[in-house]
Amino acid sequence: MNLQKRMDTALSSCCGKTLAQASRAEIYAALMTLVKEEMRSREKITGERKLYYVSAEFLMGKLLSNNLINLGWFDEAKALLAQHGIALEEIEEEENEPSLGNGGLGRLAACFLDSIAALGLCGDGAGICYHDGLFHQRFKDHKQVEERDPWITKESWLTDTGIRFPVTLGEKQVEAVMYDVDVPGVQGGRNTLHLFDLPTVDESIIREGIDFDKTDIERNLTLFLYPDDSDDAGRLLRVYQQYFLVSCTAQLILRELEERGYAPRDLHKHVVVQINDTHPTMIIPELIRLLVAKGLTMDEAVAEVQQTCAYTNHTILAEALEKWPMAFLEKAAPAIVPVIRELDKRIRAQYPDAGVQIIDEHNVVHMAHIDIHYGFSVNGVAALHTQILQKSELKAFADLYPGKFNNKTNGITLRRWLLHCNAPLAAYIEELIGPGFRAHPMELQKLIAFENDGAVLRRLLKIKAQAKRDLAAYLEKTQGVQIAPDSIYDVQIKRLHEYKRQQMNALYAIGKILEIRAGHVPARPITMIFGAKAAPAYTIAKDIIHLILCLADLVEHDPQVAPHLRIVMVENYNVTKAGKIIPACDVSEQISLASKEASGTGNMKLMLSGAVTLGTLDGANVEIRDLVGEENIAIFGRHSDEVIALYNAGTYDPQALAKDPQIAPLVSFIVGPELMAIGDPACLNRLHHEMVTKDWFMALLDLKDYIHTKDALFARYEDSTAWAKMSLHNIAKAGYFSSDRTIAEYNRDIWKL
Ligand code: 26V
Repeated sequence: MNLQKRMDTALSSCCGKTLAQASRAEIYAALMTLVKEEMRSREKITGERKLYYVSAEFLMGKLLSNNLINLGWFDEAKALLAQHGIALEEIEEEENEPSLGNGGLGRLAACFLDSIAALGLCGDGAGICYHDGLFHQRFKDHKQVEERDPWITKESWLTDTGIRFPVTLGEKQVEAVMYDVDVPGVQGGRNTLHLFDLPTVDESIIREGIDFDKTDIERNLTLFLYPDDSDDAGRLLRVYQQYFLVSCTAQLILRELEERGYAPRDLHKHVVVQINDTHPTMIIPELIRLLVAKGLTMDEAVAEVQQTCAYTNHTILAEALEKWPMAFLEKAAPAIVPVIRELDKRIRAQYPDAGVQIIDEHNVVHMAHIDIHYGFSVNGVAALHTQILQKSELKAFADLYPGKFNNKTNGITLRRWLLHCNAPLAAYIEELIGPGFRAHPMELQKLIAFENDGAVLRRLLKIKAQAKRDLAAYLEKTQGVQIAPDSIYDVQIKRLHEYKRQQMNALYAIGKILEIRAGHVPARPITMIFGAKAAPAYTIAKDIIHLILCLADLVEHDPQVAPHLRIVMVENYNVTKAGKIIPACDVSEQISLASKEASGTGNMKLMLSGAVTLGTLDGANVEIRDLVGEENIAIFGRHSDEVIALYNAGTYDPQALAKDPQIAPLVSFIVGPELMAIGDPACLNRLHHEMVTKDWFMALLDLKDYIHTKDALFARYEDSTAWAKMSLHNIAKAGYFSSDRTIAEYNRDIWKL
């Protein structure tokens, strides 16, 4: 391939310019068009059995560099641009990031697509083409403001396939459009992400911010991801979206099955459907309905689908387990209501236990129950999470179907989260242990041989120091904030949720402010970096953002504190920003209340770049500790069984804890005169009240242990050799968390492609 020549041709035909004359935007357009053409010309990965990974979210991030990496064009493209004095990163800036996901669940789906293609497995994704994705987060008056985020431009990775599917939404027939995004495998071949859209959707109905008429389904269906579900109209729209997704996907599956020359009654031999959380659950009744329409009996159709569908659970939080009133389904998806009733009837006939029924006594449909009864596999996403599902949350089901339950610990693609986002570290690793780790991430363990090599440890520190300077420059450029590259970078980046306990981290900051004012300054300045979006209707989460932004302001303007402590909240945290923050992180905050974080995947990305985890024994943190050993991680807090026991006993008493002499001044500071003068008293009062009366996720329970453990970890940073050694151990053990390993396990145990 001669990229130079192809770029010259592309640029001259699109705008009559040479590379030297073209603008950044023109270069981006030409390069993405070439990459897109190259991917289209590649063979589709085929197989006797095909996987459909169905998900309401795919958080793909910008695609240019990752596609270049997977095509093997990355180095050549970089060199070509460099000849003209252009950095590839400048060209990347021209690409919009599609925000088609909330957080971990959506990003996991994107990592999985990359790994499925990398392993040469025949598997496509199916999702929704949201015009404005989630939302763009802006900060105004120390608060989150949601703005629309249109990302689709003339030059985009989407290709209109010309394929249309009729979908019955309530009473109305609409016609769905299928767009494809190619997913190249690093070893060759390609799979596809199919994104369904409705052409009647009309962006002009968006009013202020992300407000729109939630009842006008034909014009709003694919406008936003998870529109505000705090009211019934929003919740109903969500059901419409879900049915739209599964109706299109089921038709695609049966159409391709026929094209491949197989009969509907052989579905399970040639198709496996992975249901990503309960959002696509309706694919089970929809497939049954379509098979019956093709002549199978109900018994045959049920048996066929039961052997085809597998379900992944991503949370044990009760409020996140989907249940829909039957009236919603009758309105949005009437065609599958009789099937759901039939499925429920069969379960009632078989099992008397009210806890495992599909339709409960309030006529509410429990989506996960459909998946568990009528799928052949149920998996959790980390060892502890799967254990909790089996032993407590889904115990009744695990007792019925012990053979269905299995664990698949999450993973991340190293192609994005090391080779692309931390190229200098990847290059140095290659210098030390050769290129084998790219295809076989477990080879990262070879780094352990260098644990006492002073020169290696110093190089690792140097790479980290450069990444920290790069992040400082980026934050200065994008947000106008100044941070000190020689401070400790303490990072908490993830969705804002009370169970993740950003509020506990904020209380640590308050404690530090008070200590510094009392004359106890830390050995080294600390930079606390946060990145998080809060759901638009999640009031307390938004109050926590407000608290962090007020604290950042207070610290910045306090000349006594500012030299020792800085707080930065990165605006509009997304995949692109994650890629900039992760290489620079020293301390990775993974501080969820034990039992609540199903897995976490940011924890894996940060350790891969050499950060040391400060965390509870929750989700995949448990496996991280087992791999790196106690001495290379800082663990604190109550264990999951203690937490579960506390919930069961109902004896947790935040009011008493809030009176503890060490805790009281920190909590009161939230409603003290200084913050009240900076922030909105209504928000701060509400958050304070919630913390001292309810504290549902027990931030106060672990607070003292957290402060103590964190201070001790920061103290260890002063021995730079010992720190670099910890960092090296974390990189060396991160190979297990490659999503290539996760996907190989899905394939071995579930998909059998
Ligand atoms: C969703 C919602 C929606 C309603 C408001 C409360 C709430 C709370 C949590 C959720 C999470 C939904 C599922 C999810 O995103 N799970 C994440 O999946 C990741 C990939 O498996 C995993 O690493 C994270 O630990 C898990 O939270």
